[in-house]
This record gives sequence, C-alpha cells and structure tokens, in this order.
Amino acid sequence: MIDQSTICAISTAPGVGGIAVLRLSGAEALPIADKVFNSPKEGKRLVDQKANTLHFGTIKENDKIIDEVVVSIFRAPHSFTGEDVVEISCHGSQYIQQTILQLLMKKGARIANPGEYTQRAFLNGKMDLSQAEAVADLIASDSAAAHKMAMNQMKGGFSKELMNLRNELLQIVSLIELELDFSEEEVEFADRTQLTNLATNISEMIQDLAGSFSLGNAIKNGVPVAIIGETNVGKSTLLNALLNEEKAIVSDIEGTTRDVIEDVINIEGVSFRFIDTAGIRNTKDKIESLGIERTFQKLQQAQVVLYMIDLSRSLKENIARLEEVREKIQDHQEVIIVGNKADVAGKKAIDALLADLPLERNEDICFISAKEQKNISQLRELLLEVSNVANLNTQDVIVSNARHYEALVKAGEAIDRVIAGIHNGISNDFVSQDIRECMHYLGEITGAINTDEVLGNIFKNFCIGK
Ligand SMILES: Nc1nc2c(ncn2[C@@H]2O[C@H](COP(=O)(O)OP(=O)(O)OP(=O)(O)O)[C@@H](O)[C@H]2O)c(=O)[nH]1
Ligand SMILES: [Mg+2]
Repeated sequence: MIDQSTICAISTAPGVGGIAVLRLSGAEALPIADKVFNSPKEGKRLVDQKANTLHFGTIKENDKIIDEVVVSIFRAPHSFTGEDVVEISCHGSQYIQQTILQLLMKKGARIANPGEYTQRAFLNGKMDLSQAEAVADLIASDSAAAHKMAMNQMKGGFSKELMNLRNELLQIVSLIELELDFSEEEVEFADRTQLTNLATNISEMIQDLAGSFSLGNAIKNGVPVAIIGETNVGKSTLLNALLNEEKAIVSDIEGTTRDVIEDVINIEGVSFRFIDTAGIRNTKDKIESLGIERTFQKLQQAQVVLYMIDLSRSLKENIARLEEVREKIQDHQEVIIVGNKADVAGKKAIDALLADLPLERNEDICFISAKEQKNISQLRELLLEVSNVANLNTQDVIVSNARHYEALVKAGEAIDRVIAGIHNGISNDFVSQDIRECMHYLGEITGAINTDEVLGNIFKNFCIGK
C-alpha cells in the first residue's frame, strides 16, 4: 500500500553548499509549494503551470522573504517517484534549508522516511526492486568500477536476465501443471528430456549469476589483497609504498607488525583493500602467535595474495615457507609472489629464483624494492590483471548485493531439486512445487514477490532525501 501523504526532505548532502535542493513528492506537492512560493513575474500558481518547467520566485514566511529560489515541477507519472514532484533549489545556508523545510511541514507535508522517494518509485512501478537498490549503490559508488556496475543494474540488465529465467520456468511449470489437470488420463505434455535440459540450463545460469557475487562484492567493497610473508621481508614497507603514507610501523626488528592493518587504494578506477599482516615465523610470544593466527585468517579471505619473500635470504629458506603457505591457498585465489629487496639482492638472486621456483597455475611473480619504491607500478598493473576487475564489461551482469545472492542460492537449490525430481520420476505435484519455489526466489530479487518486512529492511538503509 502506498501511503498517500505528501513527503518532503532536503535531498542534497548535509552541510553548507552553493545551493541545496528540497524535494516534495505526492498528490499535494504542487498546492503545498504554492502556499510558500510566489513568482510575481509569472503571476501564476504552480498548479496551473506545465510539467517539466522551471520557475523563479521567492519563498516567504508570512511577509518575510526567506530566499530567492528556482522551483522545478514534474507531474505524475513522469517523475522519479511517479507522483507529482516539486524540487526547490535554494541557497545552501543551513538556516534557509531548515526554515523552508519547516514551512513545508507547516503547510501539510510530512518529513520523508529514509529511502522513501526510491521506495515510492518502486511501489509506483517506475523501477523494480533490484533497480531501486542500484540507486543506493550508485549514490555510494566511490570507484569507476563500482559506478559502472551500479549503473548497469539500474538500467535493468540484471532484471531482464531474471525476467527471462522466470519466463522459462513458467513455460515448464505450465506444461507440468497441465499434466496434473489430466492426471487421470496419464498424458505427458512435457517431454522429460527437454524439461531436464531446460532446467539444467536455468540451473547453470543461476550458478553463473551467484558465482559473480564474489567479483561484485570485491568491486563494491574493494578487492581484498593480503600481504603475507615471513617477518622482516618488507610487507609493511610495501603497504606504505602503495598507500604513499607511513601507515604501518616499519623496523628491522622481526615481528614488528602484530595486528592486521588495512586500507583501501584506488588503482585505475578499481578499489583494492590491502591487508598488511604479522610476519609468519615460529614464535613463543603469545601476542605474536595471535597475530600470526590472524594472518592465516586473512589469507583465507583474500582474493589476491601477495606472498612476499626477501631476495637477500637463501632460496631454500624462502621456498620452504612458500610451500607451507601454498598448501593453504584455495583454487579461486590468485597469488603474486613478490621478490622484495631487489636493490640489495642483485640480478643473480633473481635469476636463481626464477630458475628454481616453478610457478603454479594461479601464480605470478614480480621483483620490487619496496624501500626504494622500484617497480611498484608493475606490481599495480599485475594486480589489476589478476583481479579480473579492470576489464569489466558494461554488459556483464554482476551480482553485488548479498540479498540477491542469497535468493539466487535458494533458487539454485530449488531448481536442482527439480532436475533430481524429474530424473527420479517424482510426482508432478512436487516438481511443480519446486519450480514455483525457484520462481518465488527469483521474484524476490526484482520485487515481483515482496513483503513489507523485506521492503522495510531495504529502504531503511537509505538516507533521508533519497
Ligand atoms: N634494502 C631494502 N630493505 C627493505 C626493503 N623493504 C623493506 N626493507 C627493510 O626491511 C626491514 C623490515 O621491513 P618491514 O616492512 O617492517 O617488514 P615486515 O615484513 O612488515 O616485517 P614484520 O612486520 O616484522 O613481519 C626494515 O628495516 C625495512 O627498511 C627493500 O626493498 N630493500
Ligand atoms: Mg610489518
């Protein structure tokens, strides 16, 4: 149910700017604006003006002029919310903004709830739920990649994909349910092989979408990159070099870093979250051991692992520890072996390492001097390459929302039950129930199926004014 009241809020960021924008939305938006706005030059009320027009005039409280403003008007259904909308652009003073807001409330508008404009846009059919969520992502996007992904979702790429899936499911379920209607005659409208193929196809598509979540999440929150290695190899020096800031303490004492240090850096439009960790060594120190435990946790969570070695140490020593870490690397992770201290090690050490260290499938290698900031740009490029984010295509549908991911996983489970059910000759009732369930979860993503609770949860995370 759409609440019929007319809502108002300041839509620009809090604080003082050149101008600020207040937005009114609802059936009474124009009449309420008329009560405070006056344009002597035009001599006409806003309710009598055409849609999509701008009007210059004053906002008055009794006889006192509060500000000179520009008012834009949009009429239902051709506005962001699908309702009549008035936007008042005033000067950016906090006092002016607040006074106009109070005035609008006095004249019958109520203050908008968080995300209520976007919620109304959804409820009025201007966009589906995943697009509404993309509005929030777009507003929050702080890198080119995150922006591209949110833009694509807002334009409806993901919604279209889901719609296609649901239509295919509908096709299967109607055939099966038709058979149910004729159950006494034992007819078979749906060829079982064809059904299985269709369901398998859908299952694969759902899996692909769900599988894109780790990438989507990385784009949204930064690709997690763990810097791992023995003590004193130069991990913290590298973090500082990447950040261009003395964030972590560097010293020649082994075991300097004991806790995890994180920061986000933007490399060519992609956010990376670098995680400096405690160096790995055998130690009896209790606190250092706890730190090393965390190192292994971060190793697990990383998408890319920078495994650092000190080129001035013996090859044997370096490789032994690398082997230990390799055992913990998972298939989906990428590893860049970073040979550090190239400034003191020289070419011989590098050649020896290259000759004696066969790389695994998901490994790359590069040589740097963290201290002298040599070859750091090469490492940055390698990071972009292995993280697979830079060549993100605008057409790619990538899931970046945990709610969508969960729904996809459940939809995937349901469709896999369908495949198994057809295979085992299970009764049509159950098969059709599982298909309906799969459709239900896909529908939850776009909001074709929704509950007040789900909606409430989504929109409460928006700010007021969005
Ligand atoms: N010559 C040279 N020294 C370096 C380089 N990188 C780091 N160092 C030195 O190596 C020592 C250890 O550096 P850190 O960055 O603290 O090493 P870490 O890996 O973070 O060590 P822990 O926190 O103890 O695990 C310091 O004295 C650095 O100045 C390099 O590229 N060349
Ligand atoms: Mg350190």
